[in-house]
Amino acid sequence: MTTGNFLSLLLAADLKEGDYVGFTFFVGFMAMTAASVFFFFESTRMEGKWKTSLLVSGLITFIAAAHYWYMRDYWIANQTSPTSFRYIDWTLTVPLMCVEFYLILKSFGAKIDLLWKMIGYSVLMLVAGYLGETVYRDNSVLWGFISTIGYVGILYEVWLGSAKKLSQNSNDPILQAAFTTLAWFVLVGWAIYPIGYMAIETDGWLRNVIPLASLDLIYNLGDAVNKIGFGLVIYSLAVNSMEKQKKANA
Ligand SMILES: *C/C=C(C)/C=C/C=C(C)/C=C/C1=C(C)CCCC1(C)C
Repeated sequence: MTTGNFLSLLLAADLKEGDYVGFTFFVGFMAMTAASVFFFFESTRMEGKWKTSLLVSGLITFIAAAHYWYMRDYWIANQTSPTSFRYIDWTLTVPLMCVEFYLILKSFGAKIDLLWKMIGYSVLMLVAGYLGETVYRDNSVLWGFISTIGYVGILYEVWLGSAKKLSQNSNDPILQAAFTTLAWFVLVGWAIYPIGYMAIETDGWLRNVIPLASLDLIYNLGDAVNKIGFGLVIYSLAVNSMEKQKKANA
């Protein structure tokens, strides 16, 4: 790469006017970077276990920022979906979101099995989704269905299963409120992704409704909401819990 090339990359000068999708990759990169700086700095003033939770929030947005950097580049060069980058990003960040659930429930009795179960569901969801978007695009509905089994597994854990029960039994209204918000993220925020996936041109159910070109717009929007928003819920949970602890000690 020449210096000029590098500079234009840095300044996003090669982003063409009217390239809205490319623009959302750029904004996504900036937003994820800003969020990472925030979470990393804030983690230094947290106490005890909350340091780790904030660090994980920062890692999620930081990993996404790094991928957005490359995805933006890829999009500008090819004007096609950076599917592999996308799925590498998700395969790293979705399990970290499961780690967040585990960390906030740990002091209320969460066992490591819960974490592995949720990570297992995530891997099933993402591997099947990747195959449906790439190798077996003609059968995207079938692979989307298999992927949905993993998604439903995660939904079950946070809405009805052991994660939900641990939250219910915690007797901690601050944790319960945050847990419920996070569960809504998984139900509504995450549902954005299968909707985008249905735009796949071969056999996607919504292919005549959602143009394929919106797939990346939808995924980029979903990522911003789910990664930054999710991290902010963890952040306010940490701040509120620490304040409560201080009051109790006073
Ligand atoms: C930060 C990234 C996140 C939270 C990504 C979440 C991705 C999903 C919930 C993807 C789900 C999919 C299905 C349920 C079926 C179709 C294929 C996927 C992978 C798009």
